[in-house]
Amino acid sequence: MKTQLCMPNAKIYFWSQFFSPVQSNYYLTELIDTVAWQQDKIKMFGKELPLPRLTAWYADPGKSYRYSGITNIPLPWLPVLLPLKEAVEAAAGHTFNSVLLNYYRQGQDSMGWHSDDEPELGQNPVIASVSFGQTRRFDFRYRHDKNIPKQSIWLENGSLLLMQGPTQHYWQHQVPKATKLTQPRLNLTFREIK
Ligand SMILES: O=C(O)CCC(=O)C(=O)O
Ligand SMILES: [Mn+2]
Repeated sequence: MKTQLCMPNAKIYFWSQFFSPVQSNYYLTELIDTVAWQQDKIKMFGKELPLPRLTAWYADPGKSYRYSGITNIPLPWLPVLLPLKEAVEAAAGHTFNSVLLNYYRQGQDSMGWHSDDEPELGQNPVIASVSFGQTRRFDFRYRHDKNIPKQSIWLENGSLLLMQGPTQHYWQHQVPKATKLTQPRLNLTFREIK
């Protein structure tokens, strides 16, 4: 079922069971096994630290993506990603030319506060985010006014979150650590690199 999140200066839709549990469990194991996962490092306080998750970037030829000082050179599309891309494109009414995959191996893995606002995503990017595996909390905070309350949603197995319009200008998001959780989660964010 499709719902819209009620947040100012945002256009966000959510489908809780966009993929069935059977499909989702299949994609979880298939993608963990076949994606070319890499462990990136970021420079912080003069030190090189491993990113607290594994990542991979699949995209049309020439569509590189740079964030946090890391340049992602595209890998050619894996066949298993194409039906996912098509299903998400039909729901979003938008075509994508790339996907960033994040592999949260357990609850220690996370992603800090950020917006998806890199220049190569264009002015008001449409970002379609698919989750498989362990349910994790996903938080939003307003960038310019601390009085606007934080919002959280639970991204469960098979869910689809669509962020578009001005969302990235006004809101940041994160996937906080959840140290008690031991099960893996995959997230796929389909994007259009201009
Ligand atoms: O894992 C998630 O749900 C979020 C991923 C994300 O925000 C990103 O890749 O930019
Ligand atoms: Mn993001």
